[in-house]
Amino acid sequence: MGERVKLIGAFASAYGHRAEAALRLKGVQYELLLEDLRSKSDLLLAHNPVHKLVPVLLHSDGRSVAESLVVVQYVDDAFHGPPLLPADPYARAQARFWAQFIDDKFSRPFWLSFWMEDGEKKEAFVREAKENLRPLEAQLDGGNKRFFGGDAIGLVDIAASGLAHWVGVFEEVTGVSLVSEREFPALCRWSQRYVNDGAVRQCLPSRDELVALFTANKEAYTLLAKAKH
Ligand SMILES: N[C@@H](CCC(=O)N[C@@H](CS)C(=O)NCC(=O)O)C(=O)O
Repeated sequence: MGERVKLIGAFASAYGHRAEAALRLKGVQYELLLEDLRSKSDLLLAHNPVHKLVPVLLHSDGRSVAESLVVVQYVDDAFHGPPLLPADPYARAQARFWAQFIDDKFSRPFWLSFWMEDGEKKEAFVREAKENLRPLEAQLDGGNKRFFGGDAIGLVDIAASGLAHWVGVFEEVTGVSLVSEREFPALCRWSQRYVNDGAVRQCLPSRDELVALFTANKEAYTLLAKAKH
């Protein structure tokens, strides 16, 4: 059976990048279908009727896989190529733990640190975001580990890719600093390694385009953050 792989993603989506990075790192050929998230396609709605979110991986005869971390693990299982998870069951469990930690702990405090109006509430989110970064910084063992996965990029690195590329963009657009060299030296070095990886580089949206997009939408995000708090 010839394998046809398509990925439904969206420009600027850090979650979409996770799925694409996994495909690139495994050396899988795929076609990228970019969604306009303001007007979702029937294809997306048919293949992710539960969440209606990107990314969704379409593999061969109508099989679809949604949720970025599930997609990364599926890609690792379904295709030959460099492993994204370790073979040892305990090490696999550890990698899944940290990937889950990133999903659970990063999204909300980071988003609100960047987009809330200045004040005590925003400062509390900045503190929370930095507290959540500390255990991740420790995982890099004082910078002795090249990647969370060891010598090569793996599940946790891919899960944390938003930190490597998107957070710097948000810092530039909003003027809020979360991941400074002084406080998180190992994470800063890891970010550079991640974004400069040959396979990853091919599927990272351009930094300038991200800055332009998020600058244009700054007011909308600020209003959204205000409405939610
Ligand atoms: N937990 C999901 C989150 C995916 C997600 O939030 N995707 C965003 C794009 S970055 C989306 O599809 N947004 C459309 C919407 O919110 O309607 C995953 O890991 O795949």
